[in-house]
Amino acid sequence: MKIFPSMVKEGAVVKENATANIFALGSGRENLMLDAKTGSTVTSPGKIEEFDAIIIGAGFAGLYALHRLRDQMGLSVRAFDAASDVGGTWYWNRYPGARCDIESIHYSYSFSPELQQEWTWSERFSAQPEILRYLNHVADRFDLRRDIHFNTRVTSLVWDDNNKLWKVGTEDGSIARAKYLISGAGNVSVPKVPEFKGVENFKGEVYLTSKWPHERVDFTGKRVGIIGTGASGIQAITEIAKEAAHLTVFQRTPNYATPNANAPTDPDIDRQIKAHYAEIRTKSRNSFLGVPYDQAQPSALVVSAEERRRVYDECYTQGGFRLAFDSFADLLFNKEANETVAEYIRERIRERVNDPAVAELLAPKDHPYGTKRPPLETNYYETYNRKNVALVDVKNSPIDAITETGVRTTSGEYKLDVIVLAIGFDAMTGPLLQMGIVGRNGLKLKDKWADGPHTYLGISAHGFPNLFMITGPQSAILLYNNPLAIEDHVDFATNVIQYMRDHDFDTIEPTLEAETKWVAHVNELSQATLFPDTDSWYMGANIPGKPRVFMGYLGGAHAYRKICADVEAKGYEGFSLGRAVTKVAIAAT
Ligand code: N01
Repeated sequence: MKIFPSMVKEGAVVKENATANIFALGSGRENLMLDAKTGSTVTSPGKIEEFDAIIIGAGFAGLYALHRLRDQMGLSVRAFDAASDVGGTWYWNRYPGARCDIESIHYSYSFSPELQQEWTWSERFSAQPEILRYLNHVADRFDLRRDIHFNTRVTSLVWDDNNKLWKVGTEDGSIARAKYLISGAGNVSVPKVPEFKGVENFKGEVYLTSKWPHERVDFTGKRVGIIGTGASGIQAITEIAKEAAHLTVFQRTPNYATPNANAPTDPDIDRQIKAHYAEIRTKSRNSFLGVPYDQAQPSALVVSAEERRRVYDECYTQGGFRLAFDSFADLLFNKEANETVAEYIRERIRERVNDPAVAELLAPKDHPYGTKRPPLETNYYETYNRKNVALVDVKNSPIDAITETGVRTTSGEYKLDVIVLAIGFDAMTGPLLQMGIVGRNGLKLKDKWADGPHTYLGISAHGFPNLFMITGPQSAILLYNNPLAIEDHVDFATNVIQYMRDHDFDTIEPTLEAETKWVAHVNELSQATLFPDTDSWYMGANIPGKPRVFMGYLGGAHAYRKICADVEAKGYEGFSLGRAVTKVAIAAT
């Protein structure tokens, strides 16, 4: 960091805007900026503020982190979010049909017994508007909004090693500083950039599922095309087909979608769960997926064909992720075992789709079940029995361009009024890398992660002190019920912070050795599974040029929690904790 002592007033500290070569001088009240090129002082366009902790994001992670740090630990905290309100993923993904894929009673916060008791979900799997209402309720109930700056995109995060602080630059030119930085920026929050030639020439409307407008989009009487058949596309297709004059689905890779078996909340079940919520949460956290499923049988290959069919039928009918995680434990490890469930799902698709040629196109054969995130559905396959829906295979006839009037593939042209892009995200690493994170000695996170993420426990990285990446790459998040995974990580991070405050430490970061071992462990686990052979966003394979590496910990929620608990019990084994040799040097003239 450059310092210009002659320009600094008594009581002031020096700050740097990493993106603009502008250095700010201020005590918290002044906004003098120094242009590094000309040496002249200018007034900063924004404020410079100081906090104990800064949080990025106001979704499930950011809201809980704010409550915990501010209300339970008494720290001064500021959260930033680019959105105009709380919600994170559930703020942006407002496309028709968006809903959660884990039962809402489990896909919710557990930190407040009162909150758990007072909120009642209207459906087994709640739709986006209800989840957003829930997060708004949480923000109001815990009075969180007053410490969140909305409409504020973070553009730079720079570690100041002299002062042992993070400097956070935002789009409006403001700078804030804090000792602790918590990223709750999410994992599927940076949309994939559409790579279609000519998209800017299309004369109709174009929508991204992941940045859906707040106003209702009316498809009535329109010819709609949708590109993408992942979890978002499958949910959107089912709903848009009901309204559009015609819907063309451009499918590159068919997916193994299975029923969610959604239904209105059964008041008896709701009462039972609420009476035993604490035990149920414990059971969830001790299970692989963070949902209180029963124990899967060890192998699909040692039971009779009849027993296997019985188990698959039961899981398929009960819905949710039971087929993947509550049937047989070897589905994601053994190709032969996986083929039994894959063929079961194909058969069900063939039963549900009237036209055999369409059914065959919808039946996945090029990857094992579960190695792309399995979507859940209600009447997805029946949608293809509608007269106003057509399926176009863009694997064999790829999209060539988007024209002024529609989509052109190598085998034909489709005239459209509306195009919906459900093409996914630059997942896991994307949200962190886009924030311009610079650690100790000017180390850029994007350079450190040039060949894929390197973290310790998926929450921290060597060279980036006091940074906590809530459910970051190489954590258990990919296969762990997200709200519980988030709470676990926020608890871990905030316990670290409490420990540092209690023991007068200024910095914490993982050792290179611990990080290297963790990366090797994560890779070893993934190599034992079927995941690496499939091109998926789990592997970074959906983004051209992104390193192809599995980005999650695959040992399951229970094993992951045990590792973190051991690290904590051993006084943060694998981390190095430091005290500043001299406390913040404040230049004086
Ligand atoms: O994104 P995706 P998503 N030409 O990457 C296709 C979470 N989520 O937004 O498979 C043609 O899964 C691409 O094809 P292919 C959940 O974790 C949760 O649907 O690459 N097609 C694929 O079909 C989920 O997994 C929920 O061949 C192109 C699709 O676009 C994650 O978000 C709901 C293409 C992208 O699928 C991401 O899901 C929704 C091209 N050039 C999402 N580029 C719930 O919990 C991409 N595609 C409910």
